Amino acid sequence: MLSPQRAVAAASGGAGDAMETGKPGPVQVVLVQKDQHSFELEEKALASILLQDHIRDLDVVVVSVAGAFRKGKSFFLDFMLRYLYFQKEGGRSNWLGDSEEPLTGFSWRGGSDPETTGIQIWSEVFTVEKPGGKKVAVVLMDTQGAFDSQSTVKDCATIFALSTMTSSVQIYNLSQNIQEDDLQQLQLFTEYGRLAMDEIFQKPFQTLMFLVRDWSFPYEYSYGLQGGMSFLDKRLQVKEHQHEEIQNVRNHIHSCFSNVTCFLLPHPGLQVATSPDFDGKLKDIASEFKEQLQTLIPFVLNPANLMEKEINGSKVTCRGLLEYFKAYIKIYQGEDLPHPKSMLQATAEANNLAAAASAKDIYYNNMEEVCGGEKPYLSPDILEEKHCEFKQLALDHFKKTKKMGGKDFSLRYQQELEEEINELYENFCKHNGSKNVFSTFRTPAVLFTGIVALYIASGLTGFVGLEVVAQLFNCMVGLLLIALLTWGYIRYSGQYRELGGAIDSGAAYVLEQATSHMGNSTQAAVREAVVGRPPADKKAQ
Ligand SMILES: Nc1nc2c(ncn2[C@@H]2O[C@H](COP(=O)(O)OP(=O)(O)OP(=O)(O)O)[C@@H](O)[C@H]2O)c(=O)[nH]1
Ligand SMILES: [Mg+2]
Repeated sequence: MLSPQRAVAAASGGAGDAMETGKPGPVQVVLVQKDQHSFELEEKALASILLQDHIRDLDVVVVSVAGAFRKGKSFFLDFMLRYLYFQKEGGRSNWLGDSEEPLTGFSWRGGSDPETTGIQIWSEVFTVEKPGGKKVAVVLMDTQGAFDSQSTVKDCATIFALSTMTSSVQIYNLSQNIQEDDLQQLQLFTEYGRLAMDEIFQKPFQTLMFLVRDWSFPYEYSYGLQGGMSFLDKRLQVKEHQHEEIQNVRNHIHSCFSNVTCFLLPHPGLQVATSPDFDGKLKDIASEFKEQLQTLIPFVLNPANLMEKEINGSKVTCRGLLEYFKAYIKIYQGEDLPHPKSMLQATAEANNLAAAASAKDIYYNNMEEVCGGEKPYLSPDILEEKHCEFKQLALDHFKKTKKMGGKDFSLRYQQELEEEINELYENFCKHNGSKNVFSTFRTPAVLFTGIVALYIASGLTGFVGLEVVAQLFNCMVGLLLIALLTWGYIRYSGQYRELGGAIDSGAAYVLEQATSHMGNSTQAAVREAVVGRPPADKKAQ
């Protein structure tokens, strides 16, 4: 068995080394390409941890720490590791360890730039016996800090959602206080997680612990769990007079997690927070902080509090967790989920959409007044004139409505508005056209004219003795008559619409040919008249 000191010392290399060296260490399971904003599951690495013979069929408990970057998440996890190794060794003395021992495990460091990327889990899965004697597998998970300067809201939401969906104890690491924006972020991220899960009949996630670091008001709410719980009760209280938005956030948190707790942790001392040489030695950490750690960590990792991961009411084994990881990452790699956006972008979009919708209403209502529903047929020229007038009115309304996001941003919505108005205009044109009596009766009129003309032609040809031609004309009269009756039946019954369409297009074709022929001959006559005039003119001279 590996001693805690040796185990954590072995882990000081980068995430992934543990797989190669065979020594316990952090393993990268979700890889993030920060430039491309893409996520990848390191399936092989994850499988080699979760499919180990002795734990693969045990129900799994996943303890994850998530929150903003540079707030001591990995540092805190390393104390959990110390505790777990100490328990594993069956140690009885102080688990916090030697005052001169540097803190190792998940990679942590000082400085302002982010350290942990993607999602890492500890390569060694711990087996813990629950009060009833049942053995469970405990996995520790470290996550990339949210809100660094290279990640979009979607990137942060994806990491947070993935860790929440795959963990049974989510520790939401916060600094100094629980602010309203912390709750809003939590709401956004957990909703993003809930969206990716299949039908959920119960609360989708299990334990959520608000871990408030550097708590500075112990005189109001004392350090630890008790102070934390009363502080949380106050923060998450839902009151009747509260604004709906504030109530929603609180109700959402209660509806997502079956168990919500809070712990107030004191400041660890200036050495920890500001010294570049601090390497995690206990002697440099404030005693208040160490005292509270000794309550917090045994509480979180108390076998009675270690809830097995459950999805839709069934417990998940290590083997099952691997499958869930595979399924969830696929959802976040796909394009089905909406993209969570920054507050400004989402608000700007909503502003622009609302302005475009009301502008469209202005156009539509005005056009309805002129040519909608029961209004009589309007000449196409006048309709176009009205369209231009009301389109301008709508665009002016859109432009003068105050919107967030700037001019270039709203230009996109203006173009979309114009396209939608043009589509509406096309529909108005069609509707108006259908009110034209001639267009309604065009087909029967053409058929009827054809019948009359062919009947006369048949009479005339019969009269001059061309019996065969007359018979031919009679046949054609018969066919046109059948077409006319069929057309009438189709219009009445609404059946065989393709056939009706064919008759309409046939009639339209004949009419087009006839009018163009007539047009040509009229043009020829005009041309003749014009061309013929000069000589006449000359003659006149
Ligand atoms: N003020 C303060 N600093 C802390 C606390 N715990 C750890 N630190 C310091 O915070 C710095 C960052 O610690 P990390 O554990 O790497 O922080 P992280 O949240 O994992 O950071 P990322 O991986 O970049 O998201 C280190 O210098 C720690 O010494 C704490 O409770 N309060
Ligand atoms: Mg970290």
